[in-house]
Amino acid sequence: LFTHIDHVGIAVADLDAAIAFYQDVYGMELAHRETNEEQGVEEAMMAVGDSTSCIQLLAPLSEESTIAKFIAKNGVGIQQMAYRVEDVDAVCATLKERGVRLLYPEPKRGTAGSRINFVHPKDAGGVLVELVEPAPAH
Ligand code: CMX
Repeated sequence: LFTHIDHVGIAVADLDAAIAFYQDVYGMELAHRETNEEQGVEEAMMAVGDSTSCIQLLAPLSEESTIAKFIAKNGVGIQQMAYRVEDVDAVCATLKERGVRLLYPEPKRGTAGSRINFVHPKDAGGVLVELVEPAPAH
């Protein structure tokens, strides 16, 4: 079903400070940065070498943000595990057949124009799993 680990998402309070930490301490490069209003986040993708996998730093845009809620309950730290897929609609259909809840009836817009959905953590051993179909390369 899954082709790669796309990213591991980490909830942070201060995005600029977190980017600086990953650059200065781990030598990672900032691959991409954007604001996703619908998801309530400002995010930065930090490249893990040449692996094509990233660490996604997620800062809340408001107190109502999923990430603000997560930090209030758990503190900062790992919030999600994201797998890359070729066809998110097909993978969602298969996972539904296998008995897990998807959060959205249809995929939403994720990082850099990707199409995303999530498996509910309560159906997946306490892990929020994101499915990422990257935007087609131009
Ligand atoms: N990982 C594991 N468990 C989680 C979790 C997470 N990230 N977030 C919530 N939970 C658990 C809670 O601990 C809680 O468990 P208990 O009932 O045992 O206490 C349960 O799920 C319900 O949690 P909640 O705090 O009431 O949170 P909500 O139900 O309001 O929201 C969820 C949970 C998964 C539906 C919500 O976080 C969500 O919609 N996530 C998907 C979107 C998202 O994460 N967007 C930000 C990132 C954007 C991006 O990646 O681009």
